[in-house]
Amino acid sequence: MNPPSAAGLVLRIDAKVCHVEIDGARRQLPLAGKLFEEKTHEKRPLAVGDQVMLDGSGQAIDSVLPRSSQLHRRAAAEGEELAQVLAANITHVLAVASVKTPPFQPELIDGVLAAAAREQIPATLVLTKVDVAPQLAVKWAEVYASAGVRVLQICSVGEARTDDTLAEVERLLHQNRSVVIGLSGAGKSSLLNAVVPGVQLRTGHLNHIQQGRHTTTHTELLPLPGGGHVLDTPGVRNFHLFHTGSQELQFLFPEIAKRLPLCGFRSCLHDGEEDCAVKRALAAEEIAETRYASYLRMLQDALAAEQPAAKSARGTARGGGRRRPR
Ligand SMILES: Nc1nc2c(ncn2[C@@H]2O[C@H](COP(=O)(O)OP(=O)(O)OP(=O)(O)O)[C@@H](O)[C@H]2O)c(=O)[nH]1
Ligand SMILES: [Mg+2]
Ligand SMILES: [Zn+2]
Repeated sequence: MNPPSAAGLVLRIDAKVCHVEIDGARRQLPLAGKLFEEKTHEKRPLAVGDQVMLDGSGQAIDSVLPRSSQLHRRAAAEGEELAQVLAANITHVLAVASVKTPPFQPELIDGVLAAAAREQIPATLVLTKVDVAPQLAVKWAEVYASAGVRVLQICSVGEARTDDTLAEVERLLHQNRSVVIGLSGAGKSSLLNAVVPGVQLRTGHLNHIQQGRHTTTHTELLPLPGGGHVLDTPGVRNFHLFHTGSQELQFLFPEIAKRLPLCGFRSCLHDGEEDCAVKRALAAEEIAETRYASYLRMLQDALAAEQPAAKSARGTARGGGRRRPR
């Protein structure tokens, strides 16, 4: 039997085949059956951005190499037990959100930022369509800057294009393997069209998007002329963290983590305990209400999952989550 062949890079996953770059050429290959047999907490056996090995014949994907990072969420339609890996082996997350049409959704963005923080992947919030509502853009930029998040305000199309911040996105893209993630219609593909020379991604009409139709339907990894890679993804409607402990959450919100040492109780979860520095900062408007609300929602979720009844219902499946010791 031949030895396993060289590693390939997963560019896109269709229903039956996977698009893989091997030695600079794009090939479409099926997945070997054994990939589906392994018991795992992941919805699919591989993700865009994975490095894979082919079988001895060189005609099918046989195994997936360990990842350096991944952006994953609780799989929306599959209940609590499965994770959906949206992007593998990435070094940067661009959380893209329009300030208007569709409206900014703090819960979604806070989920993406927390998931990136959990994996220790640097993230940037890209506020799009600032031409439509400049004041809203300023408001959200302030909320996230005060939370310690890097924010760029962007207009990707027409006369009002923001050349300086688009240049900043371009710079980030060239230095990283980035994933672009956000609501459908947020302007992810438009952003890439504006900054990646030669790429012509399909972009949507808002009336289609309002009917629930995504324009981008597959995650696609694009190699960039001048270095770097970027993954354009279909819109996500929600972003719930996968198996994150109640004590871990506070470390995923920099503005909360910073105040922990000032809370009266070491075990403070900032949900009504006495002498809580987070609550004081909230009252003083130093922490944004929307950020705190996102934290509380995640906390309720985590606490519910930690109830003994929920734990035993899950049996052993829970052990598969990637956790980092603190
Ligand atoms: N005014 C304005 N419109 C924008 C801007 N960016 C994108 N749009 C418009 O918003 C609509 C949706 O843009 P897309 O780039 O397709 O959005 P998407 O996030 O890729 O959507 P999905 O592929 O469905 O996830 C298009 O009609 C764009 O022309 C912007 O900065 N300003
Ligand atoms: Mg798109
Ligand atoms: Zn506290």
